[in-house]
Amino acid sequence: MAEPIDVLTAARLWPPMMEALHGAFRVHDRTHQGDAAAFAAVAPRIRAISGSGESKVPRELIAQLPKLEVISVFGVGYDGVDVAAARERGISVTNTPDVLNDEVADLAIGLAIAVARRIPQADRYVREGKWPGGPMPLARKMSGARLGIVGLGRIGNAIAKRAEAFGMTIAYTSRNARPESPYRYLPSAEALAAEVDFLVVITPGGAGTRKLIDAKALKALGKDGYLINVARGSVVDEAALIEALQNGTIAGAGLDVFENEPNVPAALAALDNVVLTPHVGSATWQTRHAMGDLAFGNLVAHFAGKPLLSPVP
Ligand code: 8YV
Repeated sequence: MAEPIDVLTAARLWPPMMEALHGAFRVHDRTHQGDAAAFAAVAPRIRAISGSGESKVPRELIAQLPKLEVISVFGVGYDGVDVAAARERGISVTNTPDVLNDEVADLAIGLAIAVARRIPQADRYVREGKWPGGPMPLARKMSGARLGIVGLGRIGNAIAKRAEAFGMTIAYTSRNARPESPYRYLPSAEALAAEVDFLVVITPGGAGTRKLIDAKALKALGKDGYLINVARGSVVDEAALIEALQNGTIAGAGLDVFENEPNVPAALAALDNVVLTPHVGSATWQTRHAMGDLAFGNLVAHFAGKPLLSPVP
């Protein structure tokens, strides 16, 4: 019988994904995160890492795994993986693009409507028996408003498509203008923020976008503007955001991602002009199954000597 293939997980993975891994490989569940002796014993045999979009796979970890061949990310974002370090060793990196575009775009629009129309607050208003005392204060219309997209990639375009149906005017910023796009390009997040009512962040995380949305961009968004973040917490200066929300520098925010997940600053949670969700952009049965198939399929393809299904660019 062939020697089993040793796989290290770099996140608490979704149970069906774990089940699939256990069925095909010898799985070492986050052994590197606590049990130094156990990790030292298995590290020389590890040939694959299975992680999530939030997983950290730094150069130091890669260096400890002499037989590592492939890193499969269950997620589209792979900012936690040191791809350069992997490339130097000829280690492949895969992610799960496309299958979650609809889901994340749905949540972005959902958060925008939720924060503008104050849906969570309205729900509480009913539950707390306040309705008989009078109507809720009026909210803000989203249809027809101006939308700015920070990062016009696959998900950014899916958000734009939905926004078109809401009659929104769409502009974007990204590293480079996309001449093929029908939407208006602005050269920076700050310039874009100044022109829109809703600023949606859907750009990859990592060093290149760290705190791209800073105090200046928030000031440009202005007192009637809303920030929606479905990308990575690292893209927004969270301290500046809290201050902007507290001072009325911006009108509100819908946030699915945070700087130090799963910890959300108490100051943010205390605010009434925010809607908070716990990084659930891709979290439906349908999409997680599709992501699992792709993430697992990449490992299977690699060890069968077949082309990877979705290597990172
Ligand atoms: C996570 C995500 O990967 O795709 C991404 O980049 O952020 C998410 O889909 C998912 O939460 C699994 O941890």
